[in-house]
This record gives sequence, structure tokens and C-alpha cells, in this order.
Amino acid sequence: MIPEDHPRYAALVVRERLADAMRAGIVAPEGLIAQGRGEAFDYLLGERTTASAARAEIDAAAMLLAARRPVISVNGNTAALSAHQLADLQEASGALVEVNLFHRTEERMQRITALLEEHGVDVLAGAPERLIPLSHDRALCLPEGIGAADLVLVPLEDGDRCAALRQMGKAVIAVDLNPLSRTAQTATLPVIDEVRRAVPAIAAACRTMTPAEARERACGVDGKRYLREALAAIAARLEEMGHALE
Ligand code: PTJ
Repeated sequence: MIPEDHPRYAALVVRERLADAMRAGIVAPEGLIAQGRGEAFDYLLGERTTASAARAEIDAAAMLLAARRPVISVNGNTAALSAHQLADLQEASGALVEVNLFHRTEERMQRITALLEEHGVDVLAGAPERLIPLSHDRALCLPEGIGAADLVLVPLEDGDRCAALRQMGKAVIAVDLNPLSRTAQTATLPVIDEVRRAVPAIAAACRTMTPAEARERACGVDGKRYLREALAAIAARLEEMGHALE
């Protein structure tokens, strides 16, 4: 039982949720380590959506709306943290949702699919094929899903698949708190924000844009700028905290 007056109450509740999801076979044990790394970067960013990330979230909405066949790729951590928010993003963006795992087992695929469906997500089904140029099981995807996508949204990803998707000519939106990660560095658009803040913000932005506005905004996306701005935000915050100790 986490005491509500604990200064880190909100973060501890999320940890407990992920640990429960790990015991339920949704999150991989490695996913808890990934969450810890994310938390560390969220600390450095001030545990809030920066103005730069808020702009990236509007760009993400524009790219999703302008895409011919956008697909949201969901892993264990994203399902455990954001299943309820993904249903809304799917509705707002019209994107397909596919489960794609790094630590892939049939059992986890089924449990994650069931969890998403419980929350109203329409999950793509079918026979996976090794279509992504990778040596591990993340190469597996659905021909009519990620295989046919022109844009893939990858919340909380490990880096090599993002690079492989780019190599295949697909645009990639990554949601990753770590601006130094290979995923953030290779994505077309890195959204440097916590997934539970980013997903509803992208959904809300989808609802405020016309198709013409989306197409225009999607043309001007500059991913590198968001990396630079996130690093600058971290540097400024560290400097400020250092001064506060003087
Ligand atoms: O469910 P599976 O089998 O597909 O495995 C999923 C994990 C997350 C274990 C796998 O993709 C992995 O190992 O990822 P990495 O390489 O640890 O990368 C995860 C990235 O997400 C790191 O850069 C973290 O900083 C970032 N991250 C972690 N938690 C969050 C986050 N970004 C946004 N929101 C978070 N809550």
C-alpha cells in the first residue's frame, strides 16, 4: 500500500502498475528497467511536457492524419501504461493498432491484445511475416499492418527497429523520454515526453486539425530540432538546479 502523502506517490503508483502488469505477463521484466530509464530522463525534463514536446505532439497528430496508412505499434509497457488512451488516439487519428514485441512470446501477444481490446482498442489480427530487416523477432509484423504502413508510431521502443523501419522508407514517430536514445535519434519525429502525457495530447491535437492543415504541417516537420530543444531543456534545468544550491 503506497501512502498517499508520499512525495513520489504518483510515480510509485505507476511503478506498482507496471510491476503488477509484469506479474500478469503483459510487461517483460526488462520493461521495468526501461521504465526506470524513462523516469530518470523525466526527472531531468522536470516531469512535465515541455513547450517543445507540445509542438512535437501537434506535429505527430498532423503526420498521423496526413499519412496514407498509419499504424500504432504497441509493446508491453505501452499497453500497461496507456491502453485506455490508445483507444482514444485510434479513434481520433484513424490509425491501425498492431502489437509488436521485442521479447515476443505467443502468450504475451495474446495477453496484450486482450488488454487492449478490453479498453476498446481495435487490434489488427493476422499471420505475421519476417518483413522488417532485423535478426530477432521484432522482424515479425503483419503484412497488412506495419508491413504496409507509410507511417509507424512507436511509443517506447528499442532503437534498432526504428532504424530498420526508416530503412524500409517508412516515416517513424517515436515517443521516448530519452533524447539520446537511438530511437529518438533515428525517428522522423521524436516526441520527447512521457507516453501517458504524449498519447492524449496527440489525440487532442488530431481533433483540432483539418486534413489540409495536417498535410501542410506534416511537410515541415524537423525532428532534429526537437532533439536539440530537449537537450537544451535538460541543460537549462540542471544549471538552474545547480544555481539553487549556491
Ligand atoms: O514489450 P516488449 O517485449 O516489446 O519490450 C519493451 C521494452 C521497453 C522492454 C523494449 O522495447 C526495450 O528494451 O526498450 P529500451 O531499449 O529500454 O527503450 C525504451 C525507451 O523508452 C528508453 O529510451 C526509455 O527512456 C524510454 N521510456 C521508458 N519509459 C517511458 C519512456 N518513454 C516515454 N514514456 C515512458 N513511460
